[in-house]
Amino acid sequence: MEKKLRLAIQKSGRLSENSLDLIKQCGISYTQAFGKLKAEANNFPLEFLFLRDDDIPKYVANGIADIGIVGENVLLEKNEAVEEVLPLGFAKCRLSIAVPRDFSYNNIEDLNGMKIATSYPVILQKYLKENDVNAQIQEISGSVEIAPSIGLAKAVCDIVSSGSTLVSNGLKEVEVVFKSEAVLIAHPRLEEEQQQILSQLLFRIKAVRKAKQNKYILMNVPNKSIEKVIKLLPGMKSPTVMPLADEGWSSLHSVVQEDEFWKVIEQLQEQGAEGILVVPIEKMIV
Ligand code: PRT
Ligand code: ZN
Repeated sequence: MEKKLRLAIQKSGRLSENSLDLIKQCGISYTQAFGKLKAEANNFPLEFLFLRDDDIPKYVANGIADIGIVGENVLLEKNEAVEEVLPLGFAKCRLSIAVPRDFSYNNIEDLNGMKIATSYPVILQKYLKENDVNAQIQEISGSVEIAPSIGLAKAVCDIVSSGSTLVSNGLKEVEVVFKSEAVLIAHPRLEEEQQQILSQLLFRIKAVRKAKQNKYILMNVPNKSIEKVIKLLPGMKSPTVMPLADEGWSSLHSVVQEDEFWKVIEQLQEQGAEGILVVPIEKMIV
């Protein structure tokens, strides 16, 4: 039987949709039966296991799954023997310490003697030790943000993304402990065949990720400015330049990183560039 790679994905939660979207963008299709724990890809040697995110590092470490997608926060907390293969750029958040809004906080020393509620005791313990803070950790599994208001702890250490949960619970963020995003992890000793499937999958994921970070850009440029515009937009190798029917003008095509584009737009206009179009790229192989 043909070897397959088993990918562990969060069953339902903040990582699920993005994880499955990434797989789809890699051109991999599958049929997911509702409520089922397993699924199989139709056109790639990949199987899916749908799990709670907290269990993913363990399943990948013990080889029930070969690879998995999980938040770095969970990975660090669980401390299992797995390899971190590739950051995936979604589910970005931070693990932060927050205190009641009216607490006058000056610096990390103010945490000494405090009781801090968290679902991340391992990461918090390490952080407190590194910063020479002597605080007590109160481990709780959910609704950490309400701990101060019910008197369970003075401070919290929890995941923050927009910050609105903290604000609506009368808390303010005072220290960032750790920044996290979703990552692809792998069992440390994959068989040769599985390693090959993983390489194929990584090739596709990287092409999708690269495409997202870049845009295809087209514009009309007066011929006298072409050299300067090329310097602003080096592209993959070098930009394509084609003459327009209008004499003295050319159409210039290139690839630009999205954040770079906003930096150079004014300089392009100063060079007389017109009709600038910026379009998404679906896949990018360099
Ligand atoms: O059921 P299962 O155990 O699989 O899921 P879960 O409930 O443990 O995790 P889930 O789905 O909530 O989150 C999965 C992963 O998404 C986390 O481990 C993080 O890596 C990442 N992530 C990104 C977040 C957030 N953003 C986030 N905002 N995880 C949780 N939150 C929560 C946070 O705990 C707090 O309650 O959202 C609230 C804060 O959000 P803001 O926007 O108000 O700051
Ligand atoms: Zn969880």
